[in-house]
Amino acid sequence: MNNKVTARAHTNIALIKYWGKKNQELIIPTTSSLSLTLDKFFTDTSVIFDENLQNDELTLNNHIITGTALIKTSNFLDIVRKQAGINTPARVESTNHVPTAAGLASSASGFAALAAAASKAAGMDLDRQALSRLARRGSGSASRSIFGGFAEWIAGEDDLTSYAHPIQENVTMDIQMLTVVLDSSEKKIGSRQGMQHAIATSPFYETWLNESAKDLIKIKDAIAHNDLELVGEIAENNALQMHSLNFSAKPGFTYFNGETIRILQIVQNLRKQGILAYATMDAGPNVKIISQSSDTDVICNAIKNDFPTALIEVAKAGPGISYLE
Ligand code: 2P0
Repeated sequence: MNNKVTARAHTNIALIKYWGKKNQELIIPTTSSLSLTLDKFFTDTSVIFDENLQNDELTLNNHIITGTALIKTSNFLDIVRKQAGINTPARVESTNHVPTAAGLASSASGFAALAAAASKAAGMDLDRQALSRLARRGSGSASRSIFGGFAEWIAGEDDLTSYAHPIQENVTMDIQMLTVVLDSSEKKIGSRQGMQHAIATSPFYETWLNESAKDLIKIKDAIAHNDLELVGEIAENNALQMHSLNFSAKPGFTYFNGETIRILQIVQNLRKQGILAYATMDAGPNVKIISQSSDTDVICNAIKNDFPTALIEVAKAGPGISYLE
């Protein structure tokens, strides 16, 4: 206690998506999911529990934060305090190393870094499975950011059995994600709200549960065989199925915009030319292109041809949680 602890967590992109909860309070998902942790985007978070504070305090990128973000952080710290048997307020300082317009969700790296820093600052020494369970309570996708490379979040049934584990931390295939940012505006429908609406109203939800389970088995086999093409094929189809749940909800909605569809067409055209390129999309309009390093220029040129102002970042497999001095 009274020690400031700093942790770093990298963001992850799901290849087999998480889209729905069977327990909203504990964040127990309806399906298992699988992601790639990225090297380029991460969050550094410092936590100190301090008896002199009246309330929890939060700064993000050196700005004092109040309102919803502080409440979410405080609620999460309550879980940590309960586990550690303390009730001391904390000061949290977080820096997001995700380019402001990257269009990548920071809740995965944010809550993974907060779980690691806060639990240690509170005097606990959690193993990575326990850290993953704790991070999950902040945001489901954060459970996977405890691990590097390919990680699977096992859906489980309750708090004890729902956690991520590494599938392959030192990635052996030449996989990269080109993150194409065209639109950096706030998403109108949060993922928490969007996924519950899909569960409640999409007639295809049962089908999604079955197909997702099959995709997960197939992609783990493809990873074990270093089959990047098959990984991409399964991931793109899984992402399109997830987004079909939103289109088919009542009322239907989508995170896509016109540019999302155009990038999807460019990716399909690249494949017709024999280039290995597959797309995945999350709760926003921006597209991540799964590809190999030798094709970076040809893919970037194809995108820039249509979208000269597109911001494209090249991300490779990244590491799991670490503590900084
Ligand atoms: C995923 N996404 O597997 C999916 C695919 C977005 C699309 O996890 O409600 O911020 O905090 O558990 O983790 C985004 O949802 O949601 C997400 P909560 P989270 O990466």
